Formats: sequence, structure tokens, C-alpha cells
Amino acid sequence: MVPPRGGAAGKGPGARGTAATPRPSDALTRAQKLDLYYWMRLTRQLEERLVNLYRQTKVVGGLFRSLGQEADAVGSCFALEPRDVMSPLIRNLGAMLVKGATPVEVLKQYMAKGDSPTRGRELNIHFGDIGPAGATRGFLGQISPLGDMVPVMTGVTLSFKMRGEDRVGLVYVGDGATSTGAFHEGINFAAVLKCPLVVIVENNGYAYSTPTHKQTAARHFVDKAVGYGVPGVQADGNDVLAVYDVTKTAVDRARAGGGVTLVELMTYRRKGHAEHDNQSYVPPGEIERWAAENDPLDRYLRVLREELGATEAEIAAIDDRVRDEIDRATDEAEASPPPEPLDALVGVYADPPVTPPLWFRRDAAGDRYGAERAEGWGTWPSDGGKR
Ligand SMILES: Cc1ncc(C[n+]2csc(CCOP(=O)(O)OP(=O)(O)O)c2C)c(N)n1
Ligand SMILES: [Mg+2]
Repeated sequence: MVPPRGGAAGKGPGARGTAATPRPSDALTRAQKLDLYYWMRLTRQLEERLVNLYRQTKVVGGLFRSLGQEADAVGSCFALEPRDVMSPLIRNLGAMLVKGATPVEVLKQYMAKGDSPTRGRELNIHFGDIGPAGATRGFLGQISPLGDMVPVMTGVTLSFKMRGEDRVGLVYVGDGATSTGAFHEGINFAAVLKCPLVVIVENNGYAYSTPTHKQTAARHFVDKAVGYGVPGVQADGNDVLAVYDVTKTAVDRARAGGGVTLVELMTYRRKGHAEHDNQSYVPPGEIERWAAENDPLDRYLRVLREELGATEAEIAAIDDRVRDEIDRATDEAEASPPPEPLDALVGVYADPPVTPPLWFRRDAAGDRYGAERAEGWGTWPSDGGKR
């Protein structure tokens, strides 16, 4: 494991706090520390359920795992307030759950159900809930072009600053995304304008099949912070409390007007880019070593038992709660209807279009237009515009 660098978190990750160097996680209650385990377990089990559904061909499209990265997503998002805004990527299911996305929403998305958050028009965890503080959960619907969410979050956090809103933004990017122009433009602009933004680089060793040493000649991604004139800190991404510590410090700094922090979380992608990827490019033994020696849940369970005195009954109760929630969510998602074909048009137009959608089908084979409309679809009159 690469030794942690940077100073924003005080002592290096993995070190326990002392009276002289308190860590932000020292202030977490026992219940909050058990919650961290709940969110990580929920993330892992929900993805395991999705693997089962994928093998039953009930998942539409790809399945993207965060196996081994749960601490990185959960520990960092746990440092945000409900009013703050977070921009996830495909390996940040844990962060979305912490921010309020529900297992049933995620399952319906993956199965492209008609009552999923995007009504079957988008898949997996590509959905968002964004708007005024208090009225929304504060996570963006991600877009696929790598790095592009950095300038988007620069804009989001600039708007917080201009409106005087006490809100912070957090954007996740992978090691691969740092090689895009959008990443540089976004973080540079946010740094100059001192936007209240935390940029997290999840260094999980690979971008698809490209290992990190072929991604950059820099030794550490955190070293790039100096080029933007912002603090950079690196932490052990598989230690959930270390992740919380560095992120909370960066979030507090952003909230106090200190601007951008670049956080590099060292972790490892134990599954392929998506479920179809057989990882033939990974050196033998590497995945097994990370699974055996550096699993974030195993590591945190040791902390819970040895340092928090968590009992086996407490841990089992959380595991049971997770299983029940996922079982109930799966039943609900499986019973959901497929999308209405015309739902594909919902939200496409800000205003009713000048030309009726599906104009080319009117009067062909009778008037199918009205009958084909999805219930509640509001951009065109229900009689097909004949009134
Ligand atoms: C600009 C751009 N190039 C290529 C892709 C295709 N692509 C999607 S994910 C991915 C790898 C991403 O790697 P990384 O940023 O390290 O994130 P990780 O998957 O490891 O979490 C690639 C190449 C893309 N979405 N956008
Ligand atoms: Mg990567």
C-alpha cells in the first residue's frame, strides 16, 4: 500500500487519534459509527442482489460493482450535510445510499422499470435528485463522459457562493477521469474562484483495463494539487474512518470559505469495469490479496469489535435489517411494470413542441396517437391536438 501523503487530516490515515491530535471521527457517536457499517453492508449486499438479478437476465444493460470500495464512497459522503450536493459515479452507490437514494429506486433503475426514477429512460445509478436545500436529497444524475462532472460541480458550487448559500459540493472522479481536459478545467476554475468544492480522486488501480502507471507519470494523484494551488491529501480509501476524517476536514474547510481540496483515496477495484469484464489483464493473485488483506468491511468489523465493543448481536441485527430491506425492495421492484413507450418523450421538451411528437404516425392505421399516450404525460393535449 502506498503510504498516505498530505497534511489536511492531521496524522496519517489508519492512525488512531490522540488527545493532542483529535480526528473528526472521534466526534462521531457510537450509533453513527454503527451506521457506517450499515451503509457499507447495504451497499455490498444490494450489489450482490443485483448480481443475482443480472444472472437471471433481469438487469438491463451493464452492472457496475464497487466491491472493495464501499468505505471510500460511504465514509466520504457521510461527511456531508443533507443540504450539501454530491456528484457520484458508477462506483459510488454507497455515497448515493448515504445521501438518501433507496434500494428500491436502485433496483428499479437497474431493471429499467416504468416507475423507476428515470422511468426506464436511464439505467443503473444514473439518476439524481437536485434542487433547493431541504426539498431534495442533493445528488446529481451523473453523465458518462469522464471528468465532466468536475466543471458541472464547479458551477453548482459557484452558484452556492454567489447566492450566499451555506452548502458544499463533493465530486467523485476515478483515476482515469483525471486524464481528461474537463477535470483540469473544472478543478482549476473552482480553485481560482475558491468554490466550496471537494474533489475526490478514487485511485482504484485501474481505468477499465488501464493500470494507474499507464494513466499518469505522476507518482501520486494528490501531487497534482500543487499545480492548482489547492491542498491535497491522500488517505487509505479502505479505512472508512480515515476516509471520513480527510473528507470532513476538506468539507469543513470548504464551508469556511477555504475553497477546493483535492483528496486522493487509495483503494482497489476488485471486480472488472462491469460484470462482463473477466479481468484477464490483472496480474495473478492481486485481487485475492486485496480481498484477503484489505477488505473494507472486514477491517471495519475489527474496529467495531475491538475499539467500539460492538457485540455480535448488534452486528447481526444490522445484517438482518439489510437483508430484510433488500428482500422487500426486490419484491417491489420485480412487481413494477415496464415503461410506457411514450414515456421516452417525457422531459425531452421544456415547452410543448411546435410539432406534435409522433406526428408521422397520425392517421396511419387509425388514430393510434391518443391511445398510445402514457398516463400523465403532459406536453401535448390528450386528443392529439385536435381540440
Ligand atoms: C471521456 C471518456 N472517455 C472514455 C470513456 C469510456 N469509459 C467509461 S468508464 C471508463 C474507465 C473509468 O476509469 P476511472 O476513471 O479510473 O473510474 P473507475 O471505473 O475505475 O471507477 C472509460 C474509459 C468515457 N466514459 N468518457
Ligand atoms: Mg479507476
